[in-house]
Amino acid sequence: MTREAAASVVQTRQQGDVLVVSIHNPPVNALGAAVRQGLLAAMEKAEASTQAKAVLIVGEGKAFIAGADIREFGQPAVPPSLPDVCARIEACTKPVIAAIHGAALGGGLEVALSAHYRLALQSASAGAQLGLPEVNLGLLPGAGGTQRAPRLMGVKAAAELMLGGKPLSAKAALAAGLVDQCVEGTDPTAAGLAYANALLAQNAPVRRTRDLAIAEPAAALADLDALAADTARKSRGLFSPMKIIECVRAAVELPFDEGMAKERALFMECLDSPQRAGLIHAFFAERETSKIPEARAAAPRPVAQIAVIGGGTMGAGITVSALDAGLSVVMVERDAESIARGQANVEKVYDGLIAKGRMAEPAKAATMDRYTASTSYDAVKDVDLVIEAVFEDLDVKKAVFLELDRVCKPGAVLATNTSYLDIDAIAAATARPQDVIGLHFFSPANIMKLLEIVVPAKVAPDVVTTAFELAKRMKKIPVRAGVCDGFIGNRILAVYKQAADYLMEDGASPYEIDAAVRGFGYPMGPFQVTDLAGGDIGWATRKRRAATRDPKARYVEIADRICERGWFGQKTGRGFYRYPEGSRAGQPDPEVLAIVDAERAKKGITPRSFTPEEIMRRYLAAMVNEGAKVVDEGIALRPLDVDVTFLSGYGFPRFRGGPMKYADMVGLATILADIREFAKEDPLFWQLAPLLEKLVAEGKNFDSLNKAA
Ligand code: T1G
Ligand code: NAD
Repeated sequence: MTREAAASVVQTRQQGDVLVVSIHNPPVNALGAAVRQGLLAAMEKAEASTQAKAVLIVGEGKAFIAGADIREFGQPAVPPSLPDVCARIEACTKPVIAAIHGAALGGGLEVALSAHYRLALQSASAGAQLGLPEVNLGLLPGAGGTQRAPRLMGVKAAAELMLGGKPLSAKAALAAGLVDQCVEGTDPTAAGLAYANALLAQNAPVRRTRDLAIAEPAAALADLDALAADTARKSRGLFSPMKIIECVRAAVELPFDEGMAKERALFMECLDSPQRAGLIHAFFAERETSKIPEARAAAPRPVAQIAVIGGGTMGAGITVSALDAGLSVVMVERDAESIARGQANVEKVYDGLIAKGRMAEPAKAATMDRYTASTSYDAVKDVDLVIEAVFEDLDVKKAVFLELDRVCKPGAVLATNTSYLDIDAIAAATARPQDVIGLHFFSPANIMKLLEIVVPAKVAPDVVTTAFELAKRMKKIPVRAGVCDGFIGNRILAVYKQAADYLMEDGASPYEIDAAVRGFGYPMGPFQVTDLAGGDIGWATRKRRAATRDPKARYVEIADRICERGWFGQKTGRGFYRYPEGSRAGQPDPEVLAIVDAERAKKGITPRSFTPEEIMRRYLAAMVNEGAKVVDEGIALRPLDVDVTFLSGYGFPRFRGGPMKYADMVGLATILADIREFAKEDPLFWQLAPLLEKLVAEGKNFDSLNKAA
C-alpha cells in the first residue's frame, strides 16, 4: 500500500488549532488497509505538529465509518491492524474528537471509542447510527469494542448492543453514554470543529477510555451470567455470540491490555469459523441480487399509486407493505362482503401494532387515508402499477388481466402474485404483454423480505427495473427469476420436499426429519411448515398435477391420507402434529405414525433407520441439485440468487450462506458423489444436474459463477 493511496483516502487539513482528519473512501468509508495506514499517518502528523492542539476525525459522504472492509476478511492481513490504529488514536497526547454522522458501525464505532470525545449528529436525513453489528457477520468487535464499550456504557448495555447487532440512534447513544454530545445538523466537520474548539477553550484533558473503570463489577458479572444463559438458548448454533460474552467478561475480570489480547484471540477464532464465511456471503449476496442486466438498459417508471386486486391473505399483506412504503393503494375485490373483509385484514395488522404500542392511532388514520376500497375496476384507471392477488386459477387470472388491460392507463405496470402459474400465458391475455411481470411475495407479505421478480419473455426492461425499484421502497430483498413451474423458490422446494417424503416412506419418521432439519439450523422442519401453511394447499396442488404426473415417478401418498381425514395442520388442530387447544407447538401423533406404517406396508417397504446426518445429506443434495439446474437454465442469474431466495424466503440458516454456498463449503465433489450414490436407488428422481458435473470436472465451484456474472 503506497503512502499516496493512504493520503488519497485519509486527508488532513489544519483548521485553526484543530487538525481535521477526513476519510474519503466511498461508498461507506470502510477501514481498508489504505484508510488504516492513512489514519496512522494522520495521528503521527498530529502528534508532531506544533499547530495542532486537537484532532477531529470525520467521514466524508454519507457515513462516518461503516466498519472494517468486509471484503478483506479471509484475505492475508495487511498492516497496520485496526486494534493498533485505535491504540494509536487513544494514545494521542492531544484531545481527539470524533464527529459522527450516518453510520458508525463495527470498526467505525471502535475508532470513535478510541477517540477521547465523541459527538453525534441527528437530522432527518443523516442521523447517526452507532452500533457493533459484527455478530451479523459471524464475528465480534475486534478492535477494542468489547473492552471500551463496557467502560463507557456499562457491561450489560454494551453486551446487549453487540449481541443484538442493531444500531443506536444519536439520541439513544447519548443516553447510553456512548457519545458526549448529540447536536442537530448534517455537517460533521462544522459541528466537530465547534465542539473541539469548545473543549480547547475549557482546556479539556486527554481522556482515554481504556483508563475508565468498569462500574459495579460483581453486578456486571451477574448480568453477564444471565445474558450467557439467555444467549445459549436463543443463538441456535451461532458461534460468535458466546465469544462476545467471553470477551466482555474479560473486560470485567482482566486489565485492559489482557482483555484486548483475549478479544484478539477470540476474534481470530470467529474469523476462522465457517459461519463467518456463510454470513459474509449472505451480506454481499443480498446486495448483488439487484444488479440485473435490465438495470443497465432502462430507468424505472414513476410509481406513486398502486392497486391490489384481491384482499385475501396475500392482497392484504401486499397492501400493508405498500402503505408502509408511503404509497397510495386502491384495493379491488369481487363484492362488498369481500372488500369489507379485505379492508379488515389490512386494519387488523395496524390494530395489532397499536395493541403492542408500536403504532399510534393517528399514524394508523394517516396511513389508511392512503387506502381506497373498491369493487369496481374503474377505480384503478389512473394507478401506476397493479398487483393481482386473486385465486390461483389461470382462467380467473386471465379474466382479471383482460379487465386491467381495458381500464388501466397506458404505461401502467401489470403484475401478478401467482405462485406457480405461467406468467407468459397471463401476459398473452392482454394487448400489452410488455407491461406484465411477476411479483411473487411470500406470506405474510408485510413481513417476509423476499420478493421474487419473475421476468416473462415479452416484458420491457423498464418494467423490470420498476419492479426492483418498488422492492427497494418496500424494503424487500428482490431476486430476479425466469418463468418456470414454481420459479426459483417453489420449484426447488417441491424437489427437496419430495426427498423428505421419500425419507419418511423409507423409514425416517416425520418428526426425526424435522428434528434433523432444525438441528441444521432451520427454525422449522418441512412437516412443521406444511402444518403451518396448511396441508390443503399442497393437496390441491398435488391433485391439480395428478393428470400430468410422470407415472414412472415415485409418489408418496402419506400426506394425502392425512388430508383425506381433514387434518390440514394448525388451522384444523392437527396435521402431521397434534396442536392441543390451538397451541402452535405441535406434538408427535402416534396415529400419523400408524398411517406412515400402513403406507409402507402397502408398498412392501421395510423401513430402515437414518441418522440426522444421512437425512440432511439427501435433503440438501436434492436442494443443491435442483438449484444447479435452475442456474443452468437461467431461471436464476447466479447461484447467489438461489442462496438469497432460500435465506430470505424459506428459512435456510443464514450462517450457512444458502444452499449453493453451503455446497461450496462442503465441496461439490462430495455432493456429486452423494447424488450418484442415491441415484442407484432412484435414477429418475436423482437425475444429476449437468452443471454440477461440469463444475466438479473443471475443479470450480458455484462461487466462480457468482464472480463471472
Ligand atoms: N466493507 C465493505 N463494503 C461495504 C461495507 C463494509 N463494511 N459496508 C457496506 N459496504 C458496501 C456494500 O457492499 C455496497 O456495495 C455499498 O457499500 C453500499 O452498501 C474489526 C470486524 C453501512 C448501513 O457490518 O450495514 O468492523 O453493492 O448497499 O443500504 O470490529 O452497508 O454498492 O458494491 O448496504 O446505505 C462491521 C455493514 C464490519 C456494516 C449502509 N460493519 N454495512 O447501508 O448501503 S466488521 C458492518 C451496512 C468490523 C471490526 C469488525 C450497510 C450500511 P455495492 P449498502 P446502505
Ligand atoms: P385468498 O383466497 O386468501 O384471496 C384471494 C382473494 O381474491 C379473495 O379475497 C377473493 O375474493 C379475491 N378475488 C377472486 N377473484 C377476484 C376477482 N376477479 N376480482 C377481485 N378479487 C377477486 O388467496 P391468497 O392466499 O391471498 O392467494 C392469492 C394469490 O397469491 C394466489 O395466486 C396464490 O397462489 C398467491 N400466493 C399465495 C401465497 C400464500 O402463502 N397464501 C404466497 C404467495 C403467493
